Amino acid sequence: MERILVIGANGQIGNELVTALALQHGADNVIAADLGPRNPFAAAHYEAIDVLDRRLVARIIDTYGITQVYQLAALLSVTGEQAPLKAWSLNMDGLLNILEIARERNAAGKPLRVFWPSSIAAFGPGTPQDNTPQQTVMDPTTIYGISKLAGERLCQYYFSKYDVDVRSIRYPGIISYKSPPGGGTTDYAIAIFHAALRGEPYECYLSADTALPMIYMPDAIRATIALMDASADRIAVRSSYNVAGLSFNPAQLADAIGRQRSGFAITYAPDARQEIADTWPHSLDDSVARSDWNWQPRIALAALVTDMLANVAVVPQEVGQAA
Ligand code: VAH
Repeated sequence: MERILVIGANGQIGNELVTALALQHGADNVIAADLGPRNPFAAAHYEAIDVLDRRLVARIIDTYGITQVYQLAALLSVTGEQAPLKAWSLNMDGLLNILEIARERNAAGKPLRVFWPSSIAAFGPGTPQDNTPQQTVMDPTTIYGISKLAGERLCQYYFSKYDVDVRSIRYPGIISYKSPPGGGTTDYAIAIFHAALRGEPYECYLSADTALPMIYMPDAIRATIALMDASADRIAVRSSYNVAGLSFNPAQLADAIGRQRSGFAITYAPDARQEIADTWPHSLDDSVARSDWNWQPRIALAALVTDMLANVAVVPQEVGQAA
């Protein structure tokens, strides 16, 4: 029986992953964990923890008899640039703590399977941007991307040297409606729906032709669990797998929304986030994930737009905003 710990459970991916894992394994077998008070979860258990407190995390893993850990706690690309040392510490030491616990558990004959999210942010301006291959030049320019590239190498190291069963996906921009996004460059693709549903034009901080790889949350969750459920002999990549759902630019997304919400308008005012997006891929080659563990995206742009428009809770206008 699997007992699963999700660290970073209050985040955009975390709380949907907790729900999906509870459906699959039973709520009593999923322990949600994060820094603050709990979000409403399907999990039966919640622990307030700091992933940087290795002794506490190890104690919780032993107390619950954990067999799988999803280490999702991190600062993303935009918030990372505002606090680079904090981002480096959380993103790197958080991962290292879990890998060290897994190494110790392996040595004690109690193996722990680990999931850790990388990102397209691990690529950089030297990376071929169209159909970015699994193996290529990686020269990230953000502290977030640098931590993701370093983290991928740590995952490979702990697998090769200590046989730690750690698995990873380079997530593209993830689009969802169940929780607010948290400081990412790709978050325009969520905020645009709130504007559309308020009947307002959306001012996009990226230029119209900034194509980025994206994925709808249900596909992202399905890919994550499929990777963790795959038999170890199928996992040939122990750094991190390219996985993508679709690719589009703001103009294409606005056009798809306009076809379902007549009168929707977008304007463009690129800001500092444009410089980050310009260093990232336009689209990904995820053929290795498709061949190794049968990854296959299911949700295309029109269906994504329909589902988001049907489910996004309209965020009230911030006080003081123009009516
Ligand atoms: C970010 N949403 O924008 C995250 C993601 C691919 C980007 O890692 O920072």
